[in-house]
This record gives sequence, structure tokens and C-alpha cells, in this order.
Amino acid sequence: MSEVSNKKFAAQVRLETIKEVGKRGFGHIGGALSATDLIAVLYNDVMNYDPKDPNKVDRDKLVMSKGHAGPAVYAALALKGFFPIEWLDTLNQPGTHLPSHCDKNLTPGIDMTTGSLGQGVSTSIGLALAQKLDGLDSYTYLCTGDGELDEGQCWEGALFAPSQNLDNLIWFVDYNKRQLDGATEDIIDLLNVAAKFESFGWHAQSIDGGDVDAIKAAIEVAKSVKGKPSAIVLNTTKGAGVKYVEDIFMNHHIPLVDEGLAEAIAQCEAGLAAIEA
Ligand SMILES: Cc1ncc(C[n+]2csc(CCOP(=O)(O)OP(=O)(O)O)c2C)c(N)n1
Repeated sequence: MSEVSNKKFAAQVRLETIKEVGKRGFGHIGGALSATDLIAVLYNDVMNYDPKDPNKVDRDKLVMSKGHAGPAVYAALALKGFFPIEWLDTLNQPGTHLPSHCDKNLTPGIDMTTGSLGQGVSTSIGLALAQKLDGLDSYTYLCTGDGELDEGQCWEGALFAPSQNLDNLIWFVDYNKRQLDGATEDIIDLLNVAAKFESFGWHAQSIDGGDVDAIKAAIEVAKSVKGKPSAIVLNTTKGAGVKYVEDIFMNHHIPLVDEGLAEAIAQCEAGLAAIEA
């Protein structure tokens, strides 16, 4: 456990993410914020890594398959010392190390290039399989969106991973109930996601994905299950933790400028101050 609590780290990641996207003036903020509590728990309290040696062979890996949540991952990596925090000011600009979507060849600490939805499922399974074949005691963590589950590739992976007994693979579904252009239930209703995973041979849990303690506890349960991969459905809110963003229904990719940006920053700062008080 690091010296900062998971709750406080999540608040720090939110603040840095808003400032980072604000420097660019627009970005995929809704789905970055809904995944922030997960990202915070993973980097603050769960994953084995060394920021001075991002390619350490036995490190745990995160495949952020919803690669548009990159800005929140970058904020966590910067706060943990993978690269200078000033890099956050260059998000998605020419020559940057921090593109809008995750790229393992550009950013220290990013474990897999993502952005084409669904593909991270396959690559995470490959990573987890390789960890097993290499005799490593490491985990691969995968995060997809809920809209992303419309990709058939996700379900091929869901079918395959249990056949390989990948108990070092933990798949989080950021079930924020919205996708790019509307509510998930209006586009393709996913119904009971955890039950679907169970029927494919996974251990499955469904939890409050905005509760850092619940996330940590669910990961511990997942790690105690042997012989099968685990799915954890995170019931979240798109834009979570920043009221200005939460209140915009279509907040998948929005401008973040002027008074709106100032309001969002002030809300993040107030959230952080409340935790520190
Ligand atoms: C294969 C593919 N098709 C379409 C897109 C464009 N796209 C980017 S994000 C997105 C919506 C994803 O929704 P969801 O998985 O629910 O993400 P979240 O709400 O968590 O941001 C779409 C369609 C893409 N990146 N990849």
C-alpha cells in the first residue's frame, strides 16, 4: 500500500485528467472518469511495477482496451513517476508521448496499444497466456467499456480464456451504461453481464465501480479463484466524480474550455480538499 489512500489517489488522478484534457481543449472525458477509480486502485494498491523500469519482465500489466481512457491512465502513470508530470500538458498534440489513445511504443508504462475496441481482449489473453508459459507469477488486467462489448471479438475472447484456465487474467467491464452515441440499453441491451461471463466459464462479480474499497476487495476475491479467469463488472457513472461532466448526458467526447473547465477543476480541487481535511 502506498502512502496515499486509494480514494485520495483517485481524486488526484481526476484533477490531473481534467487539467490534461483542458490543455488540449477537448477529449474523451466521460469514459476516462468512469474508469478512474479502477485505475487508481490498480496503480496505487494492486499492480506490481517499477516506474524506473517500465518493461520489467515480471510486472503486472494493464490493457486499457477502451483506449480512449488513456488520459486517466497517463495521469496515474505521471503521478507514480513513470514520466514527468509536465508531459500531461502535451496530450494529443504533435510530437507528444501521450496520444489520445494508448500506445505502448510512445508512453512509458503503457503495456498495450489500444483504441480499436475489442482488440484489447485478444491481446490481454495473449499476455496472460505468455505470463503462464514463462512461469511468471504476474497478472494481466483488462478494462473494456460496456459499449465495447458490442464487438464480437470480446465474446471470442470470453469463450477462449476459460479454456486456457487463465486465472491470472482479470477483466473489468466499465459498465457506465452509456456509449458514444447514447444509452447502452437503447443500442444493444447487455442485460445481465456477470451472468453471461459465468455461463462462459468465468468467475464473475458485479460491484459498485465507484467504490475503491469494493474494487480492492473484488480483486482479492478474483485472485483467490484458481483455474479460471475472473470478470468484474464495475457499475459506474460516465463522468464520475466531476459534476460538471456528469451533468452532460452526451459526455463521451466534449470540449473542456473556459468557464466549464474552471468549474470542473474547482470541483476536483474541492473533492481533493474534502479528502485531505
Ligand atoms: C472498432 C471500433 N469501432 C468504433 C470505435 C469508435 N468508438 C470509440 S469509443 C466508442 C464507444 C465505446 O463505448 P464504451 O465501450 O461504452 O466506452 P465508454 O462509455 O466507457 O467510454 C466508439 C464506438 C472504435 N474506437 N473502435
